[in-house]
Amino acid sequence: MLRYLTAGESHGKCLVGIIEGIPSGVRIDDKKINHELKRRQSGYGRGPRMKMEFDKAEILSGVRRSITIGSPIALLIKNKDHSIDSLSAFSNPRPGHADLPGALKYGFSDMRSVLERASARKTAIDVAIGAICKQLIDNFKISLSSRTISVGGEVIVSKIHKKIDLAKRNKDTLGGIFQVCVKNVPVGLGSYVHADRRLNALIAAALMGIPGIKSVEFGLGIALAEKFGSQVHDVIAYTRNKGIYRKTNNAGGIEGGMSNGEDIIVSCAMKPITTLANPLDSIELKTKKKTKATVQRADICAIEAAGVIAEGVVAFEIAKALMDKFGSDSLAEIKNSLQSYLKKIR
Ligand code: EPS
Repeated sequence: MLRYLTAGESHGKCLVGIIEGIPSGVRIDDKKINHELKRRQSGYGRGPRMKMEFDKAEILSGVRRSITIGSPIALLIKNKDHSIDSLSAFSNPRPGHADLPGALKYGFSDMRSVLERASARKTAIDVAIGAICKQLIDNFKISLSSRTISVGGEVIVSKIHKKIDLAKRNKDTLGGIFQVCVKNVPVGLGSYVHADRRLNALIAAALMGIPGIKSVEFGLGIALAEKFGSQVHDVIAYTRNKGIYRKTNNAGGIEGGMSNGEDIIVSCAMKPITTLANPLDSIELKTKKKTKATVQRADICAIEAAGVIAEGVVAFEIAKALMDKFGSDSLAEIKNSLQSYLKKIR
């Protein structure tokens, strides 16, 4: 069973994560983890914090001489800005942020206590965990990539940059749409037997767990609802060379809650960043008097980072589903079991 937990506040000492269930025998290169962390920090429209932090993960356990030993892997990323105790209190919540429901739920008058964990800063450790999973599934030639589809309705890179510049000038923010693609997933990961074993349900939940994500679509997604069945279902074909395959991939690689052997293609919409330098109306929680929402240091647009984070959380779900089907103690065991399965279904 693969599982992970993380801890850490945006301006606390560090972010930590423990992933349990990575099999023995997997080579882990910390440079690959740090490469993913660097990708997460980049992208047009990021805020000043990304110029201050140089995220690097330290592996504290579970890896000996660069090879996993089956025990839990603990990771640590230090925050350069760890000013949590000196940062000012606020009680004028940002519309769209966790500030208000979080303060009401946990009984805080100071919403900084919400911000600190609700911040997308914690996605750094998610990416580090995902980078471990990527290195596991790389042994099976399963790879992930992401790309920005649009920002504020613009699809051309130069126009996207101009729109982000405009948002910055106007003290505003933007969201967008990105897509994740997973290649070479064997057929049959996930299951149709229960909702909580459906691979699309697990991937969608993981993606909706990323701050700011408001919708998830597989393949043609919402557009499927506008077409006839004959126009969208992916025709099944066979050649000796390819084996069983689909002539199209409108399903996005998942049918009946299981991978069908085609690329898994999933798109997400991210809402605009909720800290506006020209803030929206809000209230002062104690007095209920009208005021402006708090202004905190933030990004203008973090869509490219969101794609990298999404790769990480999807990599975790794929690794988990792979081990649910093919075993989980050692890499050799999983390889053997996958090979005999592929031989059988061919
Ligand atoms: C982020 C770190 C944060 C924000 C941003 C993402 O750092 P700080 O709050 O110190 O500027 O830049 O967080 C948000 C967009 C948010 O809403 O919390 C990061 O590491 O990705």
